[in-house]
Amino acid sequence: LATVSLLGEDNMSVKTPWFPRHASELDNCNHLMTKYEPDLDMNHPGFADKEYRARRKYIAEVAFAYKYGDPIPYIDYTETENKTWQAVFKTVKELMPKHACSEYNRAFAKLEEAGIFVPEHLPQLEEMNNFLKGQTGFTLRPAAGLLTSRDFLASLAFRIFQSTQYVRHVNSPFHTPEPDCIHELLGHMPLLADPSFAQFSQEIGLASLGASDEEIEKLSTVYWFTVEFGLCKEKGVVKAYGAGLLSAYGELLHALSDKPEHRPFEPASTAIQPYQDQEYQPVYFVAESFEDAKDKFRRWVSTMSRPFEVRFNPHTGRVEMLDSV
Ligand code: NLE
Ligand code: FE2
Repeated sequence: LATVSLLGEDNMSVKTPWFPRHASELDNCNHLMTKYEPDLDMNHPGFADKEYRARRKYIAEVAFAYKYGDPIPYIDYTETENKTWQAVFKTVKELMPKHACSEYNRAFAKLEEAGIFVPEHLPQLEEMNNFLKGQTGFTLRPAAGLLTSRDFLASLAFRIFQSTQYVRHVNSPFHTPEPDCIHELLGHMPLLADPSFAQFSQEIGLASLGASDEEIEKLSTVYWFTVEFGLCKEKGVVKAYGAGLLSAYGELLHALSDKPEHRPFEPASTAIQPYQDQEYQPVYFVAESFEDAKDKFRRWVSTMSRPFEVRFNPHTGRVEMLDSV
C-alpha cells in the first residue's frame, strides 16, 4: 500500500457488523450454536446418561462465568474422563509418526518433554495456555461449546483459541462430531505451537472481522477444510494437519485412504464446497505446504469486499483498521 491511513470508529459504514477491537471484548463473543448436544440430541451418546449431562452442564457454567483476564479454570477430571483420554492418546501416539505432518510431530514431542502430554491424564488448559504463549503467543479461553463461526473466528485475530473444556462420552472415544477438549488438545494445540500455522490461523481471524455473513460462511468453510480437516504434502506423501483428523483416528485413516476425493487447496473453490459435520468427509483439500496455503489465502482474502483492512498491533493488543483504497 502506498498510503495508509488509520480509520476511526466514525468512518465506518453502518453496515459493517460489530467486531471486537481488543481481546477483552471477546467477553461478548460466546454465542453458542445448538447442535448435537447431550441434552437435545437423541443420537448423542450422553443423551440417556444423567451423570454425563450434569457434568457437561457444570463445565459449561464454568466457561460462561469466565471473563477476560481470569485464570483458566482448573477442572478436576474424573477417572472416566481420564480413561477416555488414555484411549485416544494411545491411538494418536501410534499413528501420528507416520500420518501427521512433521510440524505436528515436532510440537507433540515438545509437549511430551514439557510433561504436558502424558498418557495417564488430561492436561489442564492453563498449562497448555502457558506453553503456547511461550511458543507462538497463542493463548486459550474456555468456551462452553460450539460457538458461532463469527465469534469463533474473531478470537483467532487476537491469537486466542476458544477451547471447550468438557470431555466426550466414554462410549465414543474415537469419533465425535462435536468438539471436546480431547479434540482441542490433541488436534489443535500442537499446531498452534507452530509459528507458520499460528500465523495462518490469525490471518483467517483477521479476515473475518467485520466481514459480511456470506463471507463469514466462506471463511469458516476454508477453516473447516484446512484447520479442521486439512491434508498437506510432505516430500510427495500426503499427511494430515487438520485437527479433526488428528483427534479421531477412524477419520484419519479414511482421509488418507483412496475412498474420499483429494483436491488441491484453492481458497476460491474450497470456500464454496458444501460440507457436513456429522459423518466423515467425502472430500479433502491438499495443501502444498503451510506457506503455500498462506500465500494463496492472502491473495484470495484481498479479493473480499470489506472496504478496509485490519492489522493486529502487538504492542497495544488492539486491532487497527486501515483504509485500503
Ligand atoms: N471428529 C473429531 C473427533 O472425534 O475428535 C472432532 C471434530 C470437531 C469438529
Ligand atoms: Fe476443532
